[in-house]
Amino acid sequence: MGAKLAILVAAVLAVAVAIGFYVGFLTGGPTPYRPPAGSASGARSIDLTLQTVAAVGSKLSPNKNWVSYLVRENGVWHRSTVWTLPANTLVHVTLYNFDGQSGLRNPFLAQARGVVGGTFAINGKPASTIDPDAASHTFAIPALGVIVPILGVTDDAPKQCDDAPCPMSTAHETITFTFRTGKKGHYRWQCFVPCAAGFVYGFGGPMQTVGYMDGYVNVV
Ligand SMILES: [Cu+2]
Repeated sequence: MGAKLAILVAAVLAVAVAIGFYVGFLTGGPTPYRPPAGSASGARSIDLTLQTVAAVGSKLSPNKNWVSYLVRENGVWHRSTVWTLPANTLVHVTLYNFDGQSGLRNPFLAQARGVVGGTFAINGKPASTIDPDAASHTFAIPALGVIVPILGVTDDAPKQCDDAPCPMSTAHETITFTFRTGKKGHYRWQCFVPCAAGFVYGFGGPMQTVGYMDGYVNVV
């Protein structure tokens, strides 16, 4: 009886440890990113600089072929998708997209929402929507009503990026927009384009693992 109980306890502990490792795997990744404050005048705004790449590369992840967001911190690109942002602040986002066009299944998501002024810019030109088939990714914080479609690089563009972080000399689209953080909270953000090449319906792997195509915004 004592031996059976010991085996049962050992089995329960083994399962608990396995679950712990699995949760660690799902939520793991680099330390949260805290963007630098914006102007020194005290204006409540900050800059958040991102890039999206077709394959993150072995320098940044063991899953080198996974599609990913990267964030720039002190001039260095990191793979981190958990960001700490101040409350009630305008966040000026610059996103350099080096990835191709995957296409949105739901064209509704090709319309920008929740951004200041109702528009974003593609290479400096104002826009409010894109061709859903030309979407590479989206940047969305559903709880804040924010969504911006990210235009993909065309297949025939010269100088495609082949190693992340991608240098600015390689083909990219520059997407800029501003959103307001609002009150304190813990919000999920994610991409809605089925961009995970090689996974069922494009929604596995990097689309459901924090640290690639989704993460969290801690508004403090
Ligand atoms: Cu994506």
